[in-house]
Parts: sequence; structure tokens; C-alpha cells
Amino acid sequence: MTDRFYLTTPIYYPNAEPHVGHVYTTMAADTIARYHRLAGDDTFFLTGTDEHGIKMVKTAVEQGIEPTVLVDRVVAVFQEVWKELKISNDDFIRTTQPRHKIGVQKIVEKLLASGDIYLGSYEGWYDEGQEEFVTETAAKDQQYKSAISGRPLVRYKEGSYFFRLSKYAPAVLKYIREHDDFVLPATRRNEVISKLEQGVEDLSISRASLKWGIPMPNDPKHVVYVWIDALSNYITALGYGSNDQSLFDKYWPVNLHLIGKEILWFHAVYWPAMLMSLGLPLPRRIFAHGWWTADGRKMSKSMGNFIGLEKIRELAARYGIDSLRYYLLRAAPFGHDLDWTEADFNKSLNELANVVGNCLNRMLNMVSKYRGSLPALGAMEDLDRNVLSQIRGLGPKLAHAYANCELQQCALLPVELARAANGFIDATAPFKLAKDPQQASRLDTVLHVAAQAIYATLVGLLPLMPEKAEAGLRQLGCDPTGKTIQQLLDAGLAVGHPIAAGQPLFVKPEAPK
Ligand code: ME8
Repeated sequence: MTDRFYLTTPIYYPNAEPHVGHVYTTMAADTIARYHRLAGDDTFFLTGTDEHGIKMVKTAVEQGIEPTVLVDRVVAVFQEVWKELKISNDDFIRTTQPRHKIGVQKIVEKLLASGDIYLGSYEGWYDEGQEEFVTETAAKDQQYKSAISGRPLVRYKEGSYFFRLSKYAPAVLKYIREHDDFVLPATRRNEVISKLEQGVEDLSISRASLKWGIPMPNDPKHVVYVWIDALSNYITALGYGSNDQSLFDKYWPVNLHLIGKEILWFHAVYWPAMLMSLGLPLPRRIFAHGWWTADGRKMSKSMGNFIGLEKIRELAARYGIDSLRYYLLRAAPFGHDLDWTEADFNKSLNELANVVGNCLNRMLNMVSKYRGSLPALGAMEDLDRNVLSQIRGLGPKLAHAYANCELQQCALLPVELARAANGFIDATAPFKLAKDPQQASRLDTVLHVAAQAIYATLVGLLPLMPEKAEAGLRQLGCDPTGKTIQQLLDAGLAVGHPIAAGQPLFVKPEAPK
């Protein structure tokens, strides 16, 4: 029986082109989605864009255009970039689509019907970049500036509908406390717990002064607060509230919401409270990853250290999309903050070329030169058994790493196997064995073990580096299509399989000028 796996990225604000942060989350989610497809799971991977709110209106005004023109223009860039970067999302939701608007209105109607929304008035601080209400205490602590962008907070005073967040907060807190792996990583989970312990107020969920949004169904002079609108995408994309709820019935609750750490509060508190009010099951897991900086500083265009779309396109064109994916996911344990440096980027390119590419090349050259096809395994020594046992361990270790969102491990485990295979080739010295006819059977065994190791490495890299791993497997004469990772690992490389010399798989970094 296959499992089903539903995962999402945040839906991004199309007020500017995607940059490395958006690419990071999306490539991480894509890797997990590909793993689950390769594990035979019925997988649904959703991304999209969050198109309402004051931030979008302000950007449109700055550019002298209507918000709809802005969003259509930038959303097209997001969609094009995900296509270029071979992101395998199954759907792309836009919050300006009728399917979403209808769903949000249904959701708000239900919240109204359960008595969880009431009319009041809001006076307080607002972070327009984050689209977030800020309490008086927090505003004071932050010197009335945004904790994220540093821009001044804005004072709001207006009539507004409120959601009874305070009614659900104790249940949300209890749920988070009782479910260790609902919110990850643990350090961020603890931050959410302590903030919840301080108590939360009801949430203002409508804006009367804003036109750009989804009208409140009971009072169209107000539009729905952009975070209530945005969070709903995770179910409206599945047809929740429409005539066809088959996807919702199949895929909800979501297995994984992948997000950045700065939006954890919305996902771990507002969203579960909304779902509780709707009587729906909660997500299985919310994972908040860390933030990219560059050369130890916050990325910014003015500092010239911004890893934007142009740079991403340039690197993908020069080194391949997969090398970029490898760098991003290998850079730090998933969940930690990350720092982009040219030196680290080059180091990871060298690692791919010197460890994986080199292992594949050595093996292809030796087998083609000495045998022409994969020889059978003969009598074994401890060295051989060690490598074979590492090969056998790869499938279960990867399964464990993917199940726990340890994406750095997902990158390193296969590469470490290739490193072990390189060490094995150095230790067994097949080029010397080849000179001695007495050692023919030993040479067969050594070549066999080395070949199985690089084959398993490439299979293990399929979710993370789909094109390079497949290209490598094709050099070995294998077509991985239609098989699960475990089937491919269990089958191994067939004895007698013809093997020819190969081409280098990876491009090395350019020497500094
Ligand atoms: O917050 N490092 O959209 P957004 C790592 N629309 N990841 C980063 C990053 C960085 N420096 N910068 C951005 C929104 N990200 C809302 C979400 S969801 C219902 C609504 C990634 O365009 C990271 O995933 O500001 C972060 O959470 C997301 O982009 C924020 O994208």
C-alpha cells in the first residue's frame, strides 16, 4: 500500500522577484517531494503566491501601476523561474484566483457561524512588511521598528472584525506541548511555547481601509486580513469549500508545511486555531528552517551581497541546477541559519567533482578498460564487506533523514558513500591488481564493490540532484525510471552489464581571476 504525502512551501509575496531565500525553501520542498515520489508515495506538492495586503498595494503605488498589473507581472516570473529550475510542484495557487477567493469566503462564513468572529475596533502597531500586528510591549522592545526589516511600525486605528484567538490559544499550546514533532526544530518550538505561555489576544482579521483583498462575506466593506487569506491557501488549493473536495479528502491533513523561521508564529498558532474552529485536523508537521545571510551580513541590494535571481540564473547556467541544490541543502543542518560565501560554494562544487564525479570516472575507466562489463563478486575481504554494508545502510539511513527533515544528511549520506568508495579504490589499488593475472578474481571483486558503491550513491542522490544523478546512472547503463529508490538499491547493478568509459559529470569552479 502506498502512503500519501502532501507538502507545501509558503506562498510568496510577488512584490519582487524570487531570491535565494525563496529558491532555498522551494528546492528543499522539491527534494522532499521527489524523495516521496521515489519512495512510491502518492505525493502532492503545493506552492504559490500571496497576492493581497498592504505591502502589495504600496509596491504597486511606488511603481505607478495597479496591484493586479504588479502581481500578474511578478507571478509570471515566479512561475517561469520554478519551471527553469525544474521544480516539480503539482499545483501553483494564486490568492487572486476565484477558487481561492470562494474558499476563503466559505472559511470566514464558517468561522462566523461558529461565533468565533466578532466586530470590534483595533488600535495598535502594524508591521507592513511582515503584514503583522505587533503588541505594545513588543513594539516598545523593538523601538517601534520592524523586527525583520527595521522599518518603522505604523499605527492603525480602525473598526475591524476579530477572531477569538484567545479562546483557542490554550488548546493550541496543549497540542504543541503534547506533540513533540508537530513544530520543528525543537528550539523554535520552545520559542512558540514560551510566547503562548505569555497569553495571546484576539486577532484582528479584517481591514476596512484596504480595498485590495477578499471581501468579508458578511460585510464587503472590509477585506480579510492577508494572513487569514494566505494561510487558507493550504486547503483552498485542495478544493476545500468548493463542489469538488476530493483532493481535500485525500490529502488533508498536510504532512509538512515547510516555512522560514520568521513566519512560524502564523503557522504554529493562527493556523491551528483556525483549523480547530473549522473542526479540521491539524497539520502533521510544521518545519521552520533558518535564514540565509551573505558573507556574515544580512543580504541587501545596497550592500552588493544580495543573492538574487540574476545570480541564481547565472550559477544554474554555469554549474547546473543540481549543483546549486546541493550547495543550498548541504550548507548547514536544516533548521540552522546559513551564510552564503563564494568559498563555501566552490568547496561544495569541488566536493561533487572530486568525490562523486571522480569516483564515477575512475570506476567507469577501470571496469571498461579491464573487463568491459560488470564482473561478479568473488571471495570477499573485510574491506569489501565494509563498503557493502555501507551500501546496504544507505536506504534506511536516507529514509530516516528524510522522515526527520535532516536535509543536510540527505545530501551528505550518498556523498560519504562515494568518499568511502574512493578510499576503497585507493586501498585495494585495482590498477596494480590488473597487472597480476593471479589476482584476476580479486580484481573482479574490487571492481564489483566499487561499482555498486557509486551506483548506490547516484541512486541516493536522485531526489536532491535529479538530473546529475540520472545522467550518472545512464553512464552506468541504468535507467532509473519507474522504480522506487529501495527497488533500485535492492536490485544493484547487474553483473555482466556492459560498462564504457564516461564523461565528467560536474563542472569545477572557475579559478579566481
Ligand atoms: O512571508 N533565508 O512571503 P515571503 C531563507 N507571503 N529563507 C528565506 C529568506 C532568507 N533570507 N527570505 C525568504 C511570506 N525566505 C508570506 C507567506 S504563507 C501562508 C505566507 C523564504 O515572500 C522562507 O521560506 O516574504 C520564508 O518563510 C519565505 O521565503 C517568505 O517569503
